[in-house]
Amino acid sequence: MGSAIDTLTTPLGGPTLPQERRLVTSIPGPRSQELLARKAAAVAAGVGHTAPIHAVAAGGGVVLDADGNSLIDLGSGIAVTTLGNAHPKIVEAVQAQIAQFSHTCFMVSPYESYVAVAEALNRVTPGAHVKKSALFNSGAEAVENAVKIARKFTGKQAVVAFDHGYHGRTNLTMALTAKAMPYKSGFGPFASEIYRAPMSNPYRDGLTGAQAAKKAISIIEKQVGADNLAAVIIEPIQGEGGFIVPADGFLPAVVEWCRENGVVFIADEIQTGFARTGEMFASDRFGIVPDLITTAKGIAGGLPLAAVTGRAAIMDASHAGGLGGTYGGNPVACAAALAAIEVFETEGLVDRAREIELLLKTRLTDLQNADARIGDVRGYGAMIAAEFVDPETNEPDAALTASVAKACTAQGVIVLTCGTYGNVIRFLPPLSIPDDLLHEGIDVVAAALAGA
Ligand code: PLZ
Repeated sequence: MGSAIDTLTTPLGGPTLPQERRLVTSIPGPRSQELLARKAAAVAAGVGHTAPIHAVAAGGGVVLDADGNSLIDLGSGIAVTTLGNAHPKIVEAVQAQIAQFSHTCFMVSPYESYVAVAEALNRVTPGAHVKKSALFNSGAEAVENAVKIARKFTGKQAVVAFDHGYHGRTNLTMALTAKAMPYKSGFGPFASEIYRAPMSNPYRDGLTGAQAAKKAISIIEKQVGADNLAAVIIEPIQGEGGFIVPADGFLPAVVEWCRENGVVFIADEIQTGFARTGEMFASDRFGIVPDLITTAKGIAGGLPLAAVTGRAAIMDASHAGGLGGTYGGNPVACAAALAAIEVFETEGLVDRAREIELLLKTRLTDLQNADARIGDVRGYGAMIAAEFVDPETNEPDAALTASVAKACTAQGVIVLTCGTYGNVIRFLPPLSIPDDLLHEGIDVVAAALAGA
């Protein structure tokens, strides 16, 4: 039996995959079912999955499965393949680098691509001040290091994170993450000296940005105290927590308070970074300049790479040898990141994200006007959410959300849910997706909602 990729008339991977939704079996098809059975037997039960398929290729706006189904990708592997899977420039850069060398360990024998990625990050991240960077493997590792760096610089220990915040699954980052299930439950005890402040959430709290900031700052001052506080960490637009966009003025007020009180302001832009929100970074949208910024996901076209970038004085406070890791800034990932950053800067991706925002918001707002179960449509760029509620009470409707998402997957559209209450469908398409596939994806969401 030939594999599904034999059925392709165009080369494997990249935007040359046929850009269509095509179901040739029910989802999951027989080959995917086989794999799911092997997964259940071999992979730890704690590692879940959204779409019950076995991916064999992906590019443009589709994921191809082992049964020959072509699914519309509205998730980008959780906001990672912003350029589209197997972007030709990433493929070329990775192939060239792996043939040259795959690893020396930057802490043993440094190499140029790591330095060049640091230079690029120092240049493209918000603010014209002198910056430095350090590279790591995953978002959680970048967050861990941002906290280490802020503690070392300030000589203080406490860290404030926000309601609905998500920062990872390692011990310290679980402590920073708000939601118990599935991220934290039973995995404690968690790292100490982590405190939580209320997030501006205009759809739910009805506060202006200034009012929400005043409330958060008052809690921080009373319950933690600026003298004890090393850092405040926040996602400028929250990702896993429900694509919560703070009211205007909230972030600038928090940044100003941090600056006045010797507290390092860390923007976690792991999900929002690299053109995702229609700006290179979401901080730019709110006019804030973070002291430190964490990046990962979209940075390297799908290869594992993450970074902390920030004010040189803060970044340089750690003693030599205090930061690092065996694989951090792996040369293959760095080659991919250099190619990716070049594509972001030269192929108009920020503009493409804005076009996607217009398309998605127009379609979803039309749906909302026709169906009161969509309580809110929000977000920027190719990071747009629909929040599902009980129209009578405005209470979150997680069951409806889950059933819409499941029906979409069954119809060949990969959608992700999020939100503290599990009642948000988030749209995170690759920027390489053609408009007609986006429309078709939303048609499928509309039909799923109508049938739910
Ligand atoms: N900070 C803002 O969005 C990762 C997590 C999915 P890692 N988000 C997707 C899941 O269920 O594990 C994320 C994020 C923000 C940090 C992280 C952590 O990044 O690369 O997953 O460690």
